[in-house]
Amino acid sequence: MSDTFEHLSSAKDAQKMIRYAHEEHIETVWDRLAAQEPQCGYCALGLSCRNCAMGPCRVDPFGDGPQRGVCGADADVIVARNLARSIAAGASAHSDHGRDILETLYQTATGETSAYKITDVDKLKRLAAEFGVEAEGKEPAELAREVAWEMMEEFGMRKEELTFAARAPKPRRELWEKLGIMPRGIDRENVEVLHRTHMGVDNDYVNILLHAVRTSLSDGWGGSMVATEVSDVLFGTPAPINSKANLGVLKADHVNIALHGHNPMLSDVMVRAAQDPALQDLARSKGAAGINLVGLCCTGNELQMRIGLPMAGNHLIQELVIMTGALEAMLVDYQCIMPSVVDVAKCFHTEIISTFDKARFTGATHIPFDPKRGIEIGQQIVRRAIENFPNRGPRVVIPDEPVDMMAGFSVEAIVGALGGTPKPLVDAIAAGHIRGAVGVVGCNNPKIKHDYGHTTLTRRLIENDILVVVTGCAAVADGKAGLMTPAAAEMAGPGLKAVCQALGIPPVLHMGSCVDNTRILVLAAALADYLGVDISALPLAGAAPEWYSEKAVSIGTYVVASGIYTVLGVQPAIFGSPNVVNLLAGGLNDVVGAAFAVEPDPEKAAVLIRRHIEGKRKGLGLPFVEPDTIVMPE
Ligand code: SF4
Ligand code: MSK
Repeated sequence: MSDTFEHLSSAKDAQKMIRYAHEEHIETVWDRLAAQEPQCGYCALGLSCRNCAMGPCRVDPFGDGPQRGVCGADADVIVARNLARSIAAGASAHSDHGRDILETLYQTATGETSAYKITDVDKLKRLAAEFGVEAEGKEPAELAREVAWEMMEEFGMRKEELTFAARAPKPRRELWEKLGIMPRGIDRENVEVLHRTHMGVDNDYVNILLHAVRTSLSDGWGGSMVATEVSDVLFGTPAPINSKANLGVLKADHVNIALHGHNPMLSDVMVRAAQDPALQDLARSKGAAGINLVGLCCTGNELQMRIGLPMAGNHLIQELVIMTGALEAMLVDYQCIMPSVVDVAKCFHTEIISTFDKARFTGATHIPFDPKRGIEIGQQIVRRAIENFPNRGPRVVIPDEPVDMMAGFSVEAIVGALGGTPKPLVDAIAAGHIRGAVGVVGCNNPKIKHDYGHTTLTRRLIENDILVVVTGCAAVADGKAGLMTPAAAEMAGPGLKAVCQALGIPPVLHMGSCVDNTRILVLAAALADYLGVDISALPLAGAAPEWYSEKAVSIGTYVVASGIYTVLGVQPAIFGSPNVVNLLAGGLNDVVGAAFAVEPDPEKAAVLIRRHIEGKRKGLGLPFVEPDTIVMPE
């Protein structure tokens, strides 16, 4: 391993902490990846199956060994079933998150909890109109109860079409209808994946994948959208806000608490608990200057979007933040929390506190979260962190100074910045000042140099006058790299730079957490409706340069099924079936008007995306650069 560790991460704070881990012999995700290599080739190609006890089975990709599992399933069926199950797992994770938030809205409305309030009444009224609930003359609580009750039906079996699917442009809905993939109840689609992929049910790979696509749509236009919209109602719809990012947001003289995971319910009350004067006094009595909350991953994004909470880092920072020795507690809710954080914390004084009964960690302190006692639990956790401050070791390593970044670009905020209509954005695209827009989203994966995929792709796109919108860990990467301030417009091409400077916005807009990819769908639908075309006609693309999660598989699939070409930086486990690859990377174009590409090199991914965008511009009759003249890097 090189001494600089620059090959593992492009972020300076991470490089320093990885070196520290190496010197102190603390195992990290990169060590464990190395220990796993070579990883199983059958699994990497999607060719292994353990769906029943006649197996496990595998198909030989070279044709020398078995070509079918014991039941007779071939490579196409095994790969398609595995992919469908991944999509269902990801969609279920998002949708279960949405359900938790929705239950909290209901409990808030009925008075079962007083920890939350209806913050965005206007959005609640808009949702009421969508769900056919009369708002006239009703108090917010009564309206919220009725809307929440109706919204719960999104998860059930009575609907032939999710209410939020009506937000998609008409041609897109007609296409879903024609293909038989209009998303119905969220739980129904996910359960049906498990049914179909049981041995002896759906044995046609195209049919399996079509249902997998439908399931992903029940995430994007269903469960995730519920999570985003209801979070806005409860916690406020984000508006542009200044924040800071990287490990430098930790404060050596403060009680530091990291909020990690995806669900904003507990972290929202933590923010209020940390402001409690009695707890502030307690912190000072222990020798601390105050209480400092910092974000990690998407719980961090949720709070950064709404209140500008400083962001300590993304997925691959979660072990490194503990090694600073400055973290009194890491509060985890669910998703993307490595079990290893408990082991790393054993070397330091940090207490890992799990909070959801569905997400327990052996070795962590478990304080079950109950929205009905939200504030009380938040105060209990903050108090524990304060009591832990005197247990700090002698060595605190905070590796960098924080970087400024801006967050808070909800669709409402973007349209607001444009003067209340998408017209200025459409005009800028039509004139060629902005050539198109790309969602750079998703995780970190130790198989890709940390943050390099996100930041390199983003830089190349904005240099070429392509507006970038970001969510999840991609947003954190770009924020740390200094790409998300209005001053970063200097790094953009001349057209995008002029637009950003006129509006006072960064060339890279933070649209939120992983569930908030739905904001990108809504924005794309608004642009398509404005122009009277389908989403697939627009000069848009998606990219997940460093994805790792099953949720990302679901996101990528619903983005493509919504008509947006998507480039993945990590190879999905489908290459054992040339038929599945041909369908996803080509055939889908004829079916949903978009497809996937896989390109690990972000420089080359940028070229693929630029060519795609120019092709779409040509299709719309807009001024374009001949795609063939865009040269692929060596
Ligand atoms: Fe093997 Fe078929 Fe069972 Fe899968 S479902 S483990 S391929 S027998
Ligand atoms: S946290 S799903 S690693 S983006 Fe949403 Fe980051 Fe991916 Fe988790």
